[in-house]
Amino acid sequence: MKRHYTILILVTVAATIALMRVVGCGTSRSARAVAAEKVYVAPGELDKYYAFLSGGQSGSVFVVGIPSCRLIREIPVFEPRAAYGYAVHEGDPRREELIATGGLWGDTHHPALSETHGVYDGRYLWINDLSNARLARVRLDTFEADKIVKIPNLQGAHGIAVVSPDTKYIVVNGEFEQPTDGMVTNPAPYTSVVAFVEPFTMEVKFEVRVPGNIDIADTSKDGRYSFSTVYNLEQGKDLASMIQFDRDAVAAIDIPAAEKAIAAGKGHVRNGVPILEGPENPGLLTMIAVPKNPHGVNVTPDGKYVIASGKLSPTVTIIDTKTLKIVAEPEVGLGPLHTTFDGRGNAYTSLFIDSQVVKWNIEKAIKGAPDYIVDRINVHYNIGHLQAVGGASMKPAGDYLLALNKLSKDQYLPVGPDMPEDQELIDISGEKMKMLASFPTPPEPHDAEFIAASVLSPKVKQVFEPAKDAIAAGSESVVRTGPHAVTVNMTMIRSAYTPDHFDVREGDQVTLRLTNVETVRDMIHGFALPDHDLNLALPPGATRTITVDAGKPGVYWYYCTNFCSALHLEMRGRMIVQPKDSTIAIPDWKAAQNVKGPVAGVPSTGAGQ
Ligand code: K7E
Ligand code: CUA
Ligand code: CA
Repeated sequence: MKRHYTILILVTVAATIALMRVVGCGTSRSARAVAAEKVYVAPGELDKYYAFLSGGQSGSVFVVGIPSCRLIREIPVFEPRAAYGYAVHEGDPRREELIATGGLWGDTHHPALSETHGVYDGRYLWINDLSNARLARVRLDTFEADKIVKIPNLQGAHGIAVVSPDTKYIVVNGEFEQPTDGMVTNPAPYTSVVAFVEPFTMEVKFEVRVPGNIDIADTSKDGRYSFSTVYNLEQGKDLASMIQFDRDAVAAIDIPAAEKAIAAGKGHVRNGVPILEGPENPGLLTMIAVPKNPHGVNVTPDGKYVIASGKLSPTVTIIDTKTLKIVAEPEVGLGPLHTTFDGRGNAYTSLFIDSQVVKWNIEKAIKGAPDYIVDRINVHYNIGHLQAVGGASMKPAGDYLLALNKLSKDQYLPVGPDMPEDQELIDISGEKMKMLASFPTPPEPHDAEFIAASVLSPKVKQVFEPAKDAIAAGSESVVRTGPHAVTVNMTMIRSAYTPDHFDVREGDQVTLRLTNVETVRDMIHGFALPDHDLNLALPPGATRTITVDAGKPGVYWYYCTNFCSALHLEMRGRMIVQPKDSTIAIPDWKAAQNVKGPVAGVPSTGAGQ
């Protein structure tokens, strides 16, 4: 313990000096200019990378351009978001999935990108919901969640990882231990499971039981093992009992062995998923003892080692991924949480207590060379994850590293008690790390993954081919489909809805089938209907169908919520709700046409291709 205090004092002194050097009066004008130049992306120019940051309790994914640090988009996943018309209305498939699987909020921690041959292919991103044991998939061609599933038999879906090199499964760890048979009366110690999810069907194929709990996940680069940190090997149920042991474990699961056991019918099916028990399947599960309440687990880009960060121990544990034997346990600093890589043999570990990133050389640490620590840099403050570009893949770029800091304290203008989270971009291209920039985000990014713009941009879809149920321009209609049912087949294009009005009766169920017939990118039209709790957003080519109750008699202007042209404000139309006992015939809307489409002499568009 004494040694730790000494380290603490030394580190504090070093940190203070470093702080003066980095942000204090010592920062020269030219150093600032060099840093600014590195993150400056001129107006009209594009970033080199997309960074996907998990949104934590925002339930979403933040998309940030690197190196500019500009927020480009938020992808709502586990929370409805009116801005994008996401999961807001009854009948929306994502909303139905959310309700069926645990509710309209989530806690996202770990984005995981699909891989082909160990590098990111730009197809999908998976993200966990810790709180409700869910896994979601985001399509990277549309930046939209397209599937959300519940993982049975586990609670606290925390660490996730794709099984390298070709995304065979998504591994999902259960952090919160449960009675093994799900019965609260069972006196046996609680356990947990690692779930293996098929990436495309999102079906949970099998689960492997682990004694204790399971925190963070990674997989070996050859698809042989999944690795999970276990910080409650004690199987304690309170804080004091979870920190009794000096060593907990990394749980290594032999994936081919698990597949064999499943094929041989060795799984015990619970809630539709076969669960494998370690003791019944020798060789399936190896528990590697590592100190103490370990957190992050990260496989080196070359696949040789897996590194567990000690959290309550100032060490990281380096394990050979072939032999599963510990090869070194170097000290790195206080509160090591996560590790990432530059592809040049260096590892970067986040130090929560020291508020630092430490750069260390892997081979030197294994050989016991005294100079394995290469550099340290202060971050602001209390860093959780850190991620280098491609750091979790087989081909790190070795240029930028993002520090995802838990507390920003004095780094931004005070905005009430809840300050933004602070992300810091660090240049790791040289021997010494250099702080480049910081940017705030809403709560609360945990982890991040990067993908090169050159890989992802060409795959991004901005205009959709009309679907089967699309309404073509000229084929709009208002059809009474029953005594109390009307279907409105509507198109939208700058700057009008067709029809621009229609009549219904009080008590009618109104089905709106809407197609945005634009073929120009970035021409989103909204459809908001006052007093009907309705707002949709339709990209070019998209069709949405939704049914609403006609509501009280009156005139309701539907209008466009996405600014689209000089006539955006005029892009509106009326739903006229006649009283129930109204004897007026509902007129054919086509007979009652006013001026339609582009108005002569007024430019119909405020934006072009
Ligand atoms: Cu370290 Cu959920 Cu990845 Cu947060 S976890 S920091
Ligand atoms: Cu369409 Cu504004
Ligand atoms: Ca423990």
